[in-house]
Amino acid sequence: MMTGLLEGKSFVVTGAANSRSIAWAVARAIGRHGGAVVLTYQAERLRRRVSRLSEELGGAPMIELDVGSDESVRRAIDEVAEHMPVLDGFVHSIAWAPAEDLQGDFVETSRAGFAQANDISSYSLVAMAREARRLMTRGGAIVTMTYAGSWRVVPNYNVMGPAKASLESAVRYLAADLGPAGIRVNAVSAGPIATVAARTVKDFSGMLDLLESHTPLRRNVTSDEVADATVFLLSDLSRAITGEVVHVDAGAHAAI
Ligand code: 0WE
Repeated sequence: MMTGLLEGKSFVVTGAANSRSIAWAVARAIGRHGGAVVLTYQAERLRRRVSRLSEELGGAPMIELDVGSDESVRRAIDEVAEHMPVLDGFVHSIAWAPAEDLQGDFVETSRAGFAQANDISSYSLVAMAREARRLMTRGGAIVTMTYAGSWRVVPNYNVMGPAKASLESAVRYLAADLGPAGIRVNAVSAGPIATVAARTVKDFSGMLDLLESHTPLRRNVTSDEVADATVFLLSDLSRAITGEVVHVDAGAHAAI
């Protein structure tokens, strides 16, 4: 363990689909800082993969959670309560849009693709916050992952842009609702990382090359760096920060 920053605290981490997922790095970082973790997996076929991370964390409980279903979210939080009667927060690291809507012209985006992207990538934060708050009886922190494609046009990010804009706005509205209960809500806006989901994107490596030569820090960012910022936002070090979007992007947002 590095510090006891999260000692005695308990968190749910969503979105750890494989070892390159940002959520995987976040779960490990929470463990390093003394926090307890429950991992969620989307469906039975992903259970085995997530169990490797669970073992790494010394047997973190695993719970099935399909954020596309209110019923699944409610059941999952009921299950979390069996392991963690008091919850100090959760990490939302989930996004999805149909592959065909992540290429070509944004103007061609289908109604169904737009709705799905918003449902899975944005509304899911609201659904989770509503259920999780009943366990967050001593306050706590919620952190979600976003991307600068929400406020600037990134070729091919397309339908995910409005979905992330919606997510960031939801962060502010949730912060206002849950603040009186001592619950903070923030987002980390990560620079591009070659996760399994991202690597399927056309010319992703060209984008990484451009950032490497143009960001203020002249490099890209790692999942571990995103995870460290997430630990900060989950910890009491950030106790006066809520409704915020923190860019962990080697300065790209300011200079490119
Ligand atoms: O938010 C994301 C990606 C989220 C994502 C990725 C996929 C790929 C596979 C959502 N849905 C899908 N659906 C699939 O079928 N990022 C921030 C990573 C990302 O994705 C991009 C990027 C970056 C950066 C897509 C186009 C351009 C840049």
